[in-house]
Amino acid sequence: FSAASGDVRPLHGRTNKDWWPDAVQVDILRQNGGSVDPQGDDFDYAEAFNAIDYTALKADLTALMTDDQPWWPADYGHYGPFFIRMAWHAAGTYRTGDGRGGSSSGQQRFAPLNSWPDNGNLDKARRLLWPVKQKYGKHISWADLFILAGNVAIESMGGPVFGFGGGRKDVFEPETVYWGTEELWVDTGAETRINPESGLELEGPLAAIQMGLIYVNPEGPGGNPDPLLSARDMRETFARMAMNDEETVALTAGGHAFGKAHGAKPADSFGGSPESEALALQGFGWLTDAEEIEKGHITTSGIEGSWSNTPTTWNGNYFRLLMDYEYELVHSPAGAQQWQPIDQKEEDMAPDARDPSKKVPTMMTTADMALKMDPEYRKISERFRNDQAALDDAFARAWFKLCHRDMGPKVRYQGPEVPEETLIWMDPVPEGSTPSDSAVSDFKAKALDSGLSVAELVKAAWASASTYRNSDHRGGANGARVRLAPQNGWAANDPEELGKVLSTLDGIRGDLSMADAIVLAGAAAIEKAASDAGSSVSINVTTGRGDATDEHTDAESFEPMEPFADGFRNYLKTKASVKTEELLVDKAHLLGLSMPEMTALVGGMRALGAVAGNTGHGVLTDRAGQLTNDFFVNLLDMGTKWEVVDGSGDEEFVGRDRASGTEKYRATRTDLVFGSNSQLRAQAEVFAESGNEQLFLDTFVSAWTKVMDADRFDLG
Ligand code: HEB
Repeated sequence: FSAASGDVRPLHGRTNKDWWPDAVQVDILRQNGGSVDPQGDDFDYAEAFNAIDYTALKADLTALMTDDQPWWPADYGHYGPFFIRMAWHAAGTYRTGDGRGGSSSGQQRFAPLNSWPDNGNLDKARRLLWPVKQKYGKHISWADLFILAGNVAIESMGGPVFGFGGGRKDVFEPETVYWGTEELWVDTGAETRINPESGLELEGPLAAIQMGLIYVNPEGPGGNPDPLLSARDMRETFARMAMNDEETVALTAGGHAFGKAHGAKPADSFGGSPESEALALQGFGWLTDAEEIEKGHITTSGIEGSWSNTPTTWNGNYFRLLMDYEYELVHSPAGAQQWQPIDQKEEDMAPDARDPSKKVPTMMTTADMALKMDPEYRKISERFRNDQAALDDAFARAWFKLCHRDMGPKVRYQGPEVPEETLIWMDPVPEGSTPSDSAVSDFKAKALDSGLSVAELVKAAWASASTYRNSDHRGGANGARVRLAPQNGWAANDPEELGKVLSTLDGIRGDLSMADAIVLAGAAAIEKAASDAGSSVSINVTTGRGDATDEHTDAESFEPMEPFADGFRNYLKTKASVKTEELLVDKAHLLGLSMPEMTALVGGMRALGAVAGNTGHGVLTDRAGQLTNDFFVNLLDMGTKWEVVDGSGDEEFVGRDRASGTEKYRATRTDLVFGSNSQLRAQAEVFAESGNEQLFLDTFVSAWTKVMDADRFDLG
């Protein structure tokens, strides 16, 4: 795929099968059905978590910090910094583009993340945690444990924390996430992804600068030790993690107050990554002989040394050393480029990680130097250097955001350390109320009587609810943010038509929230569409949604959620470098839909005429606005012959009567894929079969309701 801006979402990235073709393919067992979660799909993690002895767990974690293990001794006798890096790397894969990545499912246990060069040696950190995980079992997921261990680490070294929300449920297989197409990794020569000279921009939804990195290359772009260019890359990648300049500086400086980098020996003196290593190593990677490990002769990043002279204590030494000393470029024993203070005073040197009686120079990576050299970062760094309380607060808040950004609304947070304060990035929604049954039925009748069409009402409800993403649990119908910028202006939402629908509904809703009114009107329209077709469905709407205002909304943070394609509405903003139908599957995945649910929704919405731009594309029926299975029946009818429309870039098709040649329908790739792809065709056939009309209606209605209620975490 060529480089392109944020609107392209290639899904054919490298997969684990490409990286490790010889790995045992256990996933064929999925075909036998059942859950891959040994606790079963019905396991209620929130309930299990809330039954934990939280104080005892934190005490055990605190004790673990200084419980030195001979197979992986702690630097400075304290594992805290190591656990902070583990937690940060668990959370730091989050990207705003598709909400995927992040700490919420314990992905660091699986390939490729367990073997990314940037996650080097974090296999040891997870193994150090195993006794605690084993002891507390189902009451704490790995995903929560990674983050909580990071928090306890910060606290145990005197650092500030803002709180902890539990509730991250583990998954038991690697999630399919697009990490890029490169064949090489950062350590074997992957290209850097930003290069203004050759017009190379970071492709959406990616957020890391090279394959195998969480964010930027510590040695500078592509290994070029230029702090200003490093700042450019940091700004871009951290923005895609939803972090602004202040948060970026606070996080990086706060994190590097602790611990050290490891570059004692050339990288080729170590073994391969966990996923590629021999069976007997039991999932350990990057090993050398035990004696060397004992001496701390380890290489992870290749950079060597600590940032601060007090690497296990929270204080202002990082900024003091960064700002007070001049730095020169040197090479680590492993050959990495790093910066060393010129004429460092003995008392500003760090203890040796294994022998506190020895003093060694501190260092800065090129990325750290960016905090001093970039003019915007520098202003913030100077402020933090002179105001420790400001740094404490900024670090605590940014760390909390980093670790919780992908958890969705605050009602999903569990445990005794959930902060009181509600933050804007949680997309708060004021509590709603439940209207009476008669108010609901009055309103539904008025909506049908308002002059708005079935398609208009269905489209408005879909526009409202379909922003939901199962990845970071943002979006959805609750809050009715479809009324607010930027959503009310998104091309996919047909802004003018949407504006008309919303103001009409607003005029007749009485005491209902707009959020409920939009969903109820959609339900009324679907019920009418079924009855117009001579069948009958009843949609169960769970009311109680609230309305958010602009004050509750960080509008900018919603921009990356704009649909560039929405196959359910047959919408495509710009042709992407992947096939348009793949974007439908991607969207269905983010909505949490199954294959039959996706299929029924597409067919039903086409029959209803709910198509963006009212192009009529895919409306394969002569009774649009009625809820029928006509889309499937007519798509599979051999009486129609499909041809691509010249000049449409393979995006538009015309269906003609095979005998007469008369044009019958227009359609897109997203429509025709249900006839051409053998698996989707098999789904479409079922919904077209005589006797399955009710099955189609039932599947459509339950899938519709699933989307409308996708964000109702408040229902418990
Ligand atoms: Fe960091 C470490 C880089 C951010 C926290 N880091 C580190 C290292 C490097 C880095 C290279 C080393 C590794 C080894 O071992 O060798 N970072 C980096 C960069 C960035 C960062 C480039 C962006 C700019 N960090 C960060 C953050 C945080 C952190 C944000 C949090 C908050 N780190 C950290 C820690 C450590 C590190 C804690 C230490 C670890 C140990 O000690 O082990």
